[in-house]
Amino acid sequence: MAIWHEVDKAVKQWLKDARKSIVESLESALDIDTKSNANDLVTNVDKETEQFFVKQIKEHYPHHKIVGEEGFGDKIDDLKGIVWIIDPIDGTMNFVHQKRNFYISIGILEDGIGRVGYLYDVILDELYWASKGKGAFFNEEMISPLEEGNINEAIIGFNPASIHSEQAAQTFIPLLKDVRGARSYGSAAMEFAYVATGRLDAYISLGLSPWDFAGGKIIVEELGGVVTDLQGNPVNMLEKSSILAARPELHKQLCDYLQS
Ligand code: 2AM
Ligand code: CA
Ligand code: CA
Ligand code: CA
Repeated sequence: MAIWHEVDKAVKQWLKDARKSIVESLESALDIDTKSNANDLVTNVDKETEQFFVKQIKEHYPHHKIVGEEGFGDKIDDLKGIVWIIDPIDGTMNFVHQKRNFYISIGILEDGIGRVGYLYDVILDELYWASKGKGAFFNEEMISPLEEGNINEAIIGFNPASIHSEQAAQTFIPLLKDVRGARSYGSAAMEFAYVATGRLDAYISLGLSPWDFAGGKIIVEELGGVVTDLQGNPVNMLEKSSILAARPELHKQLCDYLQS
């Protein structure tokens, strides 16, 4: 449909505009706050970037709804119509401490179905994106569909902070020994982008929010990857969820492993 072509052009322009402001903002002091705990950071740039996208979307698409991490969007309780799910800075800790390895993540749904997704590495100016049924791309280059994988040869994205209880240790430590390797990048969007391009074979995370996975899910699924919660159930786009995103077959193996 023509609308997605037009939306795609607009999003790509807004990402470039946002990049310019974010890169400039790195030259002056950031205004840093904490949210749910001392390590859960938010800055003026997270808020300003979300406000920029909300302003643009409201101006160009007044009937679309928006869910944004920093709360400048709409309060919604269903997915009817067109809904933009936005994380203005994914990997805020990386943004603050490393000034790199942070992404803008956008997923756009129509009546609950993911239509287009964008994961933008702001510093590298690299865009991973997909349009449902039309393929997934790294900048202008089409990404090949994901091939099957298996646990013993897999590199998985995993945050060690997830091992917060004896029960979690019993679940995840054997898995971390059985896979070929594990990596923790500190940005869910980056880990989804790495699964999409095969740099990671799977990504496991506990307690993510829709803005952490909306864009990435659309891209990984377009490539034949599978995205569910850790029990293998479909993810609800309005609620927090654990996430298991992986190549086909490897996803099944990981699900069986985590259930056994
Ligand atoms: P954020 O940077 O947008 O907050 C690693 O921390 C990943 O988990 C990031 O994608 C981060 O997104 C996300 N995340 C979700 N909830 C978080 C929390 N309470 N504290 C820190 N990161 C969180
Ligand atoms: Ca956050
Ligand atoms: Ca996030
Ligand atoms: Ca964020």
